Amino acid sequence: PGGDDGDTNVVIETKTRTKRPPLYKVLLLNDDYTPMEFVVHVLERFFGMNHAQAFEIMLTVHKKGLAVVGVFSHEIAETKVGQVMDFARRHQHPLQCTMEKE
Ligand code: TYC
Repeated sequence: PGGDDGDTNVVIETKTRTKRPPLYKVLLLNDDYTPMEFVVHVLERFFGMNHAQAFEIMLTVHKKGLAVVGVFSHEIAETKVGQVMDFARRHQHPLQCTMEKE
C-alpha cells in the first residue's frame, strides 16, 4: 500500500537553434557589347541605385569583369536575376547576371 506506482514525470528539453536563411550575392558580368548606359539603367531600375552609384558599379564590372550588385534572400535574388536577364534579352544585349551563395 502506498508503494511506488512507477509513473515518473520526465521533462525533456531540447534546444532549438534557429538558422538565419542563407543569403545570395547577385553578380553582374562584363561583356564587350552591352552599352554602358544600358547597364547603368539596369542598376538604377532593378537595384535601386542612384545614377552616381550605378555608374560606379558599371565601371567596376567593366574594368574587373564582374561585381556584386546586391545581397538578397534566395527568392529575391532569383527574381532580380530573372528581371535583368529578361530585360537584357528583350533589348538584345548579351548582359549576364547570376547569383551565388554568400
Ligand atoms: N564592357 C561594356 C562596354 O564596353 C560595358 C559593360 C559594363 C557591359 C558592365 C556589361 O556588366 C557590364 N560597352
